[in-house]
Amino acid sequence: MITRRELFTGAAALAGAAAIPQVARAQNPPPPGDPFTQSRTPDGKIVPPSWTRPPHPEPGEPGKHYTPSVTLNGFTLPWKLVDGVKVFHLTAEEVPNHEFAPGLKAHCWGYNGQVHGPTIEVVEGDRVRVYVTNKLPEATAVHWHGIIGPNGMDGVGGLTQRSIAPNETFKYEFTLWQHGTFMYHAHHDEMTQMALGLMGMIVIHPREPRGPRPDRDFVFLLSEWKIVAGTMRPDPNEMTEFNVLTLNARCYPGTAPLIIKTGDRVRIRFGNLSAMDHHPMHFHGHYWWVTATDGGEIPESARVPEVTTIVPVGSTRTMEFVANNPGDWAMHCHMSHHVMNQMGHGLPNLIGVNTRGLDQQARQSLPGYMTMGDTGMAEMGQMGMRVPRNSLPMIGSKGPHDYITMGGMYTNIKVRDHLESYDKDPGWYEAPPGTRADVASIDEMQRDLGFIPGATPKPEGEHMHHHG
Ligand SMILES: [Cu+2]
Repeated sequence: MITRRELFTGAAALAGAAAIPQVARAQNPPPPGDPFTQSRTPDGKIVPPSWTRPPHPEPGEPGKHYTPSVTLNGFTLPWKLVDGVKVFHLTAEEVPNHEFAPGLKAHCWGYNGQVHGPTIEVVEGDRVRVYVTNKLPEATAVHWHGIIGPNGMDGVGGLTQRSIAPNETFKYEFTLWQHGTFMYHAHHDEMTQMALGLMGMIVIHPREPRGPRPDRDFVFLLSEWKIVAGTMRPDPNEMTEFNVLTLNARCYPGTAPLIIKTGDRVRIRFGNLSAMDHHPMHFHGHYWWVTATDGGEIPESARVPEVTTIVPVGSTRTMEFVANNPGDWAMHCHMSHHVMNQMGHGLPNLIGVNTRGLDQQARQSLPGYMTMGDTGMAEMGQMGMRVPRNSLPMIGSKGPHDYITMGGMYTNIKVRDHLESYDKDPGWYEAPPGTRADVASIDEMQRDLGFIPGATPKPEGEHMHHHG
């Protein structure tokens, strides 16, 4: 319940608010990363938003203030320093023939010839000026998602600015007193422009990191597309049936692996700007700590260890771990339809159906005919099922042992004791003797099971006992 007295106090505080920030800024600037910047100072004054602080006198330098992040299958946007301000230039444009994986290309929209746009990487306290040139056939605007800036720089077409007409260049400028993982994306005709790829990541390194710097700092933007097999233009009107699921706008086997040295401290930043789906991102062989969301760092006491972390639409999540387990480890969205490519959706279910009679009949008119999918679907990628021009078979690629039956939002983490370079794929992992699953020998099965499954019938009443 609100009393008249409280109402009155609130109104008085509100009336005085316009003048207060100036005073508060001079006397009590919020510390970087302060979680209570929207709150009040102990004497009741409104703390102004962080962007009102003057920029740090020393613009952040790669190598000195941070270890640069890596955007696999993409790049980091170059900048130049003009009077202490980092100047960036983004051009929104058609990107013809963007390749999702060998075999599938589409005409998308992106920034600077790239789908998605390049990663903007800065340091807390930097002042940035971003020019945005519109080379699209319609107006656009760029929103800085998660950025605490002045309202007029927020980039919401119609609301905070006039949208940028074709061939116009707009200028955005603000000071960043926050750190973490953020995104940028089109905020005009959102459904169309985002479905065609107009988005990118923003990394802001802390001015004073609380923990050790990571050795490897990976940035991934998750998204989803509908590209009808055999066509070249993603369909922005799709609402449910997405068939191309991507990490940095690539799907497996088109995704580059994360190459890591044993002992490296690894940070992985995920942003999700899919139209409709959250992605439970999962990895093997380690667990990570979720250290930050798009709101900033999670206090150490509240961090959770996980092997699967949901990255909701419109959010970022940052994870850290120390890679101490050499090998080839899968990293992927755990929604099984999100590790499929185009042809894996909308097929009739034939699993368990006896198709022998059908095959024999069909072969009379179609020599060599064979129904696929009746024993599962792994064979569909493997056997080179014929697919329409410009489309991917439903799943997979050749692995070191046999076929890897995953596509879409999938890649490999390669942890190695010895690496020539982070830029050189070390090939497939060789497991030391005795550390790889293999066919069981007859002696082993006799010894441990007491019978040979599939060869001798299971003895009456025999089952595995649990011994305490
Ligand atoms: Cu997913």
